Amino acid sequence: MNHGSGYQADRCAPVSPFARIFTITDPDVGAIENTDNNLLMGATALPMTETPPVSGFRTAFALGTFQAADDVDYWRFNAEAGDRVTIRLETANGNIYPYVYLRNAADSNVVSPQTRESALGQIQDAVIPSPGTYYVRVWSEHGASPYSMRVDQARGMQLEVEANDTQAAASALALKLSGGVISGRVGAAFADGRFFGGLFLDGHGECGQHHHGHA
Ligand SMILES: [Ca+2]
Ligand SMILES: [Ca+2]
Repeated sequence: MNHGSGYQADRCAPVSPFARIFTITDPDVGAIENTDNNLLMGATALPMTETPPVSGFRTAFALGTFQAADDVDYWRFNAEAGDRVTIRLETANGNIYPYVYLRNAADSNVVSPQTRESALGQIQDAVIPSPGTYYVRVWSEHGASPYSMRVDQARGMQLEVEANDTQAAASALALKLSGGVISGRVGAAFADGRFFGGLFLDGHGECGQHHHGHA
């Protein structure tokens, strides 16, 4: 068979269809967005995991993509009244200025975007007003980018508030004195590029003599 270009198709050896098999797995304590999450009802569940167990500190990691400008993604988690929540979203690309909202089951804002930087959107230390399912709504009108997001949820403890990288900017510990014991509990996180690790501290002292904690 002559295609007019001197190309002799019938002399080509048969070839197998090209195939590439790959697997996507969730990161530890993480989730990848579903593909139909533009509205509250399609929100991807955040796998909030209490770590350490029975600590009251829950955290989840999520991976998503702003497919294009104005792609909206909803994520959801359950919370109790008084829980404190910090949400940090980092985009792979710059000049995205992502919006991060905390919304309730009626799809109303509980917290409006606080920090919007080129590759960062953040809400810190938000207080949950009543028990229920809460939603993180994220988007940007500035373009496409993969993003990673960490959600920390603290119950019965305080959360650090960035920026607290210097002594002068230290988060104030809410210490309690009870029966001669001073104690405080705080949830915090180390940011390391696009990935994060939750951190939980629990310390107490007796008359200032003993201190211990674990992370
Ligand atoms: Ca998306
Ligand atoms: Ca979406």
